[in-house]
Amino acid sequence: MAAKFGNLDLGLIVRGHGRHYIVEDSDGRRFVGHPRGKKSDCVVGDQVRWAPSGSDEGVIEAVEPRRNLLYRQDEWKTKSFAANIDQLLVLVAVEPVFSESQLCRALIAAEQAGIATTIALNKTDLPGTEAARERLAPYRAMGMNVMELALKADPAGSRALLQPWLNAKRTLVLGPSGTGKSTLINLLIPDAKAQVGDISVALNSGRHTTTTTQWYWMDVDTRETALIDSPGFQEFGLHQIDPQQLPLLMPDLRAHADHCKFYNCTHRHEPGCGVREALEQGLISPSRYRIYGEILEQLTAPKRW
Ligand SMILES: Nc1nc2c(ncn2[C@@H]2O[C@H](COP(=O)(O)OP(=O)(O)OP(=O)(O)O)[C@@H](O)[C@H]2O)c(=O)[nH]1
Ligand SMILES: [Mg+2]
Ligand SMILES: [Zn+2]
Repeated sequence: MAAKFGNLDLGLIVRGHGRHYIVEDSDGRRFVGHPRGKKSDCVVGDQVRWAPSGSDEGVIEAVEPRRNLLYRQDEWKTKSFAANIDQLLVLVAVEPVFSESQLCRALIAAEQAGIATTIALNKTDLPGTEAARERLAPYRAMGMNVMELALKADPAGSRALLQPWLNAKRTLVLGPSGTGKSTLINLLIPDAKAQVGDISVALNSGRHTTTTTQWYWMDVDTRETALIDSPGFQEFGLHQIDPQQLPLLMPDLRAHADHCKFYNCTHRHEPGCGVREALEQGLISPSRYRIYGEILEQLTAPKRW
């Protein structure tokens, strides 16, 4: 489909606004883009073919094939976060205390989408830090990169940790509400407010919580390093996942799943299960195993009508 529009300009979706989008052209200028037809299925990070339809507006004719797409899927609806990203930063905080289930779900979705992920724990200036650190120990143990930040209390230290890791990459910042995602963006991108533009500032007036996903350049001239701010999530459905794949998307379970007696072991009650053996030996964290069971139950439950 895209080939038909190959002569049109390539643009980048930097923000969604209900039924229209903000599109950035190859010179860095931003336009209001209207998708052709009723169905608007663009996502921030999409490359689109578009044609100008006015001085600062255009028509989006086609979406280029995506390298990846991070999304969640509840029983009835799908919510896309972003497309074509290089890496994901899941930002949790000492306060509000994070839901480990939500953290696991974000990691599983990223694993399925093939997106490299780092966890960052923010607000490590607060007293609950040690407890939060302990809750993240299983993630370090399974080989994940876990950063510790204090974006507000120690901005210089946090910036020094983040900058090399973010360099020349397109990073989506995801996490529950109030963890400091926007604080991170504002720390690294001093002109972030200007990049949002007047439309969005007016829409968000008087509120601090982020309501739409937004693409920011750390380097507006070279446009190599990008950060994507996103609204805090509460629910994180994984209905896109095949239940049999689920344990393979959890690295700590996966490491023991091929020791099971039955090739189609669900790791719940079968004899000779390598995963439950590892659990008993303390090689898999009880909370991760519990969350696995909860997600599996959801994925195998009959649809509610
Ligand atoms: N104590 C402490 N507070 C912080 C730190 N970083 C951010 N905060 C505070 O946390 C609150 C939430 O920060 P935001 O950056 O708005 O959080 P967010 O993740 O963008 O939230 P949503 O947009 O609702 O998803 C603000 O009041 C920040 O000042 C930190 O390092 N320490
Ligand atoms: Mg925010
Ligand atoms: Zn098993």
